[in-house]
Amino acid sequence: MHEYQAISQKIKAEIARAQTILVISHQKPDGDTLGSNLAFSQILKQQGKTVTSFCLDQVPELFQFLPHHEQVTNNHLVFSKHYDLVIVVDSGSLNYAGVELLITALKDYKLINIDHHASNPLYGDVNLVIPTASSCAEVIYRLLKDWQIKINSEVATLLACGMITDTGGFINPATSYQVLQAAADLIAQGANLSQISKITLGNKNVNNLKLWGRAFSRLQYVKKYNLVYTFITQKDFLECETDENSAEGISNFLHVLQDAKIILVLKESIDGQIKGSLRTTEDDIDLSKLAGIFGGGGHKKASGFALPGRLSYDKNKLRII
Ligand SMILES: [Mn+2]
Repeated sequence: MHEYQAISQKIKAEIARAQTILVISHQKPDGDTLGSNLAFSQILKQQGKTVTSFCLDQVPELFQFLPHHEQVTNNHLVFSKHYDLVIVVDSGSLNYAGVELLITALKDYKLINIDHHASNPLYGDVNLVIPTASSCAEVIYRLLKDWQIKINSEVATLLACGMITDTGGFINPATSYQVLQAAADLIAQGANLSQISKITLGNKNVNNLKLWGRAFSRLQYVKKYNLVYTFITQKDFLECETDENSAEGISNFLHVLQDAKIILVLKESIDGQIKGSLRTTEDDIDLSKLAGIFGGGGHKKASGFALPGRLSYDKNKLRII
């Protein structure tokens, strides 16, 4: 943390000065943004702060095992109140968080941006963005360690959830010795890692696997770029009687492929876009730059983008139309 010592102290000072605090997760929440939000909110409450936890979308059923998940609200009215401090977690931008417009209703507040996305443009008044961290939960873990705050079993569970989900169970390229060390410490504080993994990662049903089967059967190798890609259409979601969430994790799963340096999974989303997920295990490839060409972003080893269009597959040729 010493590299970020000054920022850590700044955040601590801003919290000390504030009484009312709004903590914001990104829309379409995952285990990291929810775990980070709830863990940090718990710590702030322990310090006597009045805390509101917000996420544009409801907490998915999958994450309703998290302690205090019911405290996350999606009620827009929270933006009609005043906050001394607003903390956005795990969001590369306010647009990504889904609060770009909502937040304009707030006045006279300090904005703290805590994240691990390399593409984060540092939109806060104070920015703690650690691109080498596996997850936002890991960034928050480091903050709490720096502030010498004791982590109870609930906070340990919340932070572990962020680390497990963003590393795909400690196997994807975001996994580092720091996150493993942190996870070991969280186990000691009462987090049940295997249970959290089972709930968050082991949630596959038959329809889900049928969809994954379609994606696997279409794997194509592009020699020129040493890339393997596959795709999923809206028709696939319909026919497998499943939704877009079921495609989550395919790109993380495929990164174990030895045949290519880059993995690309294309998915038609219901809003008329094509979403691309890029993965690599190579240290000398920066996928956030590649995604940037298509208006996306992310991390060096895992990034994504969205383009308007539909996928058309004919005579072994995949086209975007
Ligand atoms: Mn994250």
